[in-house]
Amino acid sequence: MDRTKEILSFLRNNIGYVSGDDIAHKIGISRTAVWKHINNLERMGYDITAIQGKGYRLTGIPDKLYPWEIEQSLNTRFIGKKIIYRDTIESTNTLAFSLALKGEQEGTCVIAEKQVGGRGRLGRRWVSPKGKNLYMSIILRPEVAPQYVYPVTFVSSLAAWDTIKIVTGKESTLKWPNDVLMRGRKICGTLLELSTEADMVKFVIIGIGFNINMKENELDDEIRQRATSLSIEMKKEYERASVCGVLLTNLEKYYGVFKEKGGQDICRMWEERSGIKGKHMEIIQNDVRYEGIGEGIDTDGALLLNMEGSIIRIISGDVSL
Ligand code: BTX
Repeated sequence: MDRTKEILSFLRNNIGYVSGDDIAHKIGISRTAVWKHINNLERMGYDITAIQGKGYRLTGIPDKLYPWEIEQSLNTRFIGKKIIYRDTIESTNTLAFSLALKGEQEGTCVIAEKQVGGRGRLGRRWVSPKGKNLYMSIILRPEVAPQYVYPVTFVSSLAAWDTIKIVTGKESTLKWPNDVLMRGRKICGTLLELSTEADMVKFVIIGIGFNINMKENELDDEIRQRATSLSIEMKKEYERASVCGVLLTNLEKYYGVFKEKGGQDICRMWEERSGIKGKHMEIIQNDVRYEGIGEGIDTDGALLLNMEGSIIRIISGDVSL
């Protein structure tokens, strides 16, 4: 694979045609080997035009979440430096969790084109059609006690908010606890799963589902009224690998704030960005309905709700604004 990647980057860096001889010489392999690697790239979906006497030219890149495509727009120190790519998977969170249990390092990401058992919170389903969106899970190892880890969810939502702003120029909405919305519809969700030991977090898996090129007619009945994608909002297609690189870069930025300054700063940033203070809200928690005015976010990420003068803390639930 390394040689194939070398040839790919050689072709990528040349606007015109490159002869097989030049490639063979540059990489230090035979002409036949060059031809085999070119075939390999074509099988992976790359368009390569070959003209006798002139050589090869890269004319098209597939819409795949190949790690080396994500790398093109990745600007991080450790998040996404190792990406485990799958075509189809049960759930990226499940694989990331089992790898983390075996000691996989912080920053490793699991990314898939399709999930057959994509999970939301509280046993809900995450609709994950093939080749349309982003389904990924990142292994983090913050050195905090479990009660301080929840704001990592906000790290993810803030990163998604910035990514949407960068790629579309539009501002999305943050909804407690983990949603990012456009026009009131969910575009991104985060599922946090953790493993603890002796009152410390061993690792956290941040699972992110980010809708990119899913079309309105591809939304199944369950989410037709509730979901959206970049493509539905902006009426154009996006390069998923590039959106992914930007998202991972933003994730490392906010995770840096979490590690250096603590969850409190992340909670303040999330609180400001969401404009939650003073908003009228209705919250359903374990079938109990709470109605009040958003007072803010507590240092551990809990929602503070003002119900006729008394402040109550909500640690999980579904919110309607
Ligand atoms: P949540 O429980 O807040 O949201 C789940 C709810 O969102 C579902 O009940 C449904 O109504 C709606 N929904 C389902 N699929 C979609 C979708 N594609 N777009 C918008 N709304 C949808 C949110 O849970 C956390 C989701 C995390 C998903 C990622 S994907 C990578 C990783 N692997 C995995 O199994 N889960 C995470």
